[in-house]
Amino acid sequence: MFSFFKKDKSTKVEKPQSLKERLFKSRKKLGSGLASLLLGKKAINDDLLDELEMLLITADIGINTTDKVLESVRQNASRKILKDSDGVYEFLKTELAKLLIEDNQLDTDINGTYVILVVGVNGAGKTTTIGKMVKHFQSQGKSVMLAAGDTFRAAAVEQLKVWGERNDITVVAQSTGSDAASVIFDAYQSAQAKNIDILIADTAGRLHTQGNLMQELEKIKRVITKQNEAAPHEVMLVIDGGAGQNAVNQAKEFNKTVKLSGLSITKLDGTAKGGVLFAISDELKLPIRFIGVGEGIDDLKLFNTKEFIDALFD
Ligand SMILES: Nc1nc2c(ncn2[C@@H]2O[C@H](COP(=O)(O)OP(=O)(O)OP(=O)(O)O)[C@@H](O)[C@H]2O)c(=O)[nH]1
Ligand SMILES: [Mg+2]
Repeated sequence: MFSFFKKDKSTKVEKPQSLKERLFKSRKKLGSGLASLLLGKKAINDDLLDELEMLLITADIGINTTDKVLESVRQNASRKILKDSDGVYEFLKTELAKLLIEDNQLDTDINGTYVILVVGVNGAGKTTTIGKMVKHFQSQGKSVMLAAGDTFRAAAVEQLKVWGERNDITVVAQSTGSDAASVIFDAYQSAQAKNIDILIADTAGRLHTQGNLMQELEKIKRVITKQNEAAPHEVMLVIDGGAGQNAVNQAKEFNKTVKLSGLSITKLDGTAKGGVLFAISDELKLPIRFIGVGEGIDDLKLFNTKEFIDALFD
């Protein structure tokens, strides 16, 4: 009788999760881990530093970066700038934040078509990130076109077309097996002719150890640069955040072949290895453009240093 008072569950709108909630595994590992080790005015001695070292390494900060950070803790402790473990917590938060590059936003406002070449290992989240980026750029009022440069995997073109349809934009594609560089070449010409603001080129996943495939990537980049020496304006490496320290090696190898200009880190919603962002930023000195925190179209966040640090530590 009173059934019409019952709430219809199907129409219930779920509150979007905050970045803090999305990053909860990394937050537990790094933020809460450091808090339980450091808060409570303990003496800064070798035992504490050993524990700290272990924690930072297992949180995927990486050995080199951990060494560097611990060295400054030691120096500041011996100069009595850091007096007890409470101070170390705040100090670490600041030191880690300094490793992230502040100026990390893409500036796509150029005269002509801005070209983003997206590269990375298999399954890193390239195509998904491209789909999400389209929505992001469209919401800034930009026109976007996609180039289906993954001509290797059978379903890849279809996957990109689905994202294209979702965002109602053109996807330039040829059949599977055709030359990726020529697909992207055609797409660039078409984007320029149509005064498109941003062209995003997908590429096939490849391991950084596969020499021939890495050469193909180099060729793709060369073909774009031949049309316009300023292009591609962004060579973005997409990295699966769950890859931990492997991600650092991937980034180094891709950087050697196709000089990267930015990074996007995906799948930070499901991993405790978010600390790897500090290691990669420190070792490669590259800006992080976006982070992926879920599979949905809105689950891509512009990377903001302060927000990221707060989500991990506050
Ligand atoms: N949870 C989560 N899943 C993601 C995220 N980004 C991508 N994925 C998932 O990761 C899987 C692989 O994504 P793709 O975009 O196909 O990866 P890719 O790099 O294009 O893969 P290849 O083209 O095969 O090299 C898909 O199931 C995506 O839904 C993210 O930020 N969070
Ligand atoms: Mg793909």
